[in-house]
Amino acid sequence: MTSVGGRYNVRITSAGADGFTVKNIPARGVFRNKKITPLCADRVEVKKNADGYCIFAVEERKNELIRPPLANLDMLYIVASVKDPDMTEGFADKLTVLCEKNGIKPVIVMTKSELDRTAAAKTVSMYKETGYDAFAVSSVTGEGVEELLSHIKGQTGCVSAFCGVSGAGKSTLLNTLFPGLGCETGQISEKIRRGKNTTRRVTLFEIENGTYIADTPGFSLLDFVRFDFCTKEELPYLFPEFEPYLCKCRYTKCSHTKEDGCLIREAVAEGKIPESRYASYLSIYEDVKDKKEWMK
Ligand SMILES: Nc1nc2c(ncn2[C@@H]2O[C@H](COP(=O)(O)OP(=O)(O)O)[C@@H](O)[C@H]2O)c(=O)[nH]1
Ligand SMILES: [Mg+2]
Ligand SMILES: [Zn+2]
Repeated sequence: MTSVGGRYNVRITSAGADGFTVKNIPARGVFRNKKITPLCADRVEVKKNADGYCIFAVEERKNELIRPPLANLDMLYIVASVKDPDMTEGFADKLTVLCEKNGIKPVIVMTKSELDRTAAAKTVSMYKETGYDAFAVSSVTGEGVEELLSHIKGQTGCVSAFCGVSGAGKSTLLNTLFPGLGCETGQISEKIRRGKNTTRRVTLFEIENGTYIADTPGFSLLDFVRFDFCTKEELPYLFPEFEPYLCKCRYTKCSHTKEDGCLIREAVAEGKIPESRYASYLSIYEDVKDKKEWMK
């Protein structure tokens, strides 16, 4: 299911109906009172009455994200360009944390790699060391595109999404990977001048039977202070490369920020945990440190 200004496009896949799409249908009126908002990639029940089709029920979600607004994600391709705009590890890491928290597999995709191959390769190997799949690609030269394509095609029956800041090259890359998709792309400067993005909504494409990929609008704000993404207690567990060192620090309640005898800090000093990942940990920790379980 995808959404268009409060109305929805639904792909009918139940027995007998071989995947036709009903366009621009409303949700049941009662959804508004119950504060149910169908999200892109929701699985829904559709009923036909005298007025036509409507969304009658939304199936329980595996997970849901606020930004980008999507449900039931299996995999998130975190797309960042080496240059124009410059990649910020801090933002990518907030997204990996969000993925870990929601049971979504994060994959790092460095775009525009032809602009700085060394930097792209360095970031890719850093993320591979932490255990994530990572790719360096260029839509201009085509390098890395085949490799990424087989990764995406390997996710049979999954819902994946491309996300990252505006101008990172998400839509261009989707068009390169799947010619004919027709994702809207744009110049960054133009977007800023007009004060809005070309792609404001999430678009879901079926790339193979039952395998979906979403293009999402760019966003640059992931506010861990305002939203209850996670608590400080669970944060260390959302960095998988911390796992071997957890529960072994000198203090049982070690926050891994400044304590002596902290194995995480030691691992960073010894180069076993990348410094930029640890910097992201410290930064998110600052954002969530005053949150309490009862505030949820
Ligand atoms: N140099 C270079 N520019 C690219 C590449 N991919 C996309 N771009 C440019 O980056 C800009 C933003 O691309 P777009 O796909 O709209 O980004 P999105 O906002 O992430 O969807 C456009 O001007 C593209 O032409 C690439 O691989 N190399
Ligand atoms: Mg786009
Ligand atoms: Zn510690």
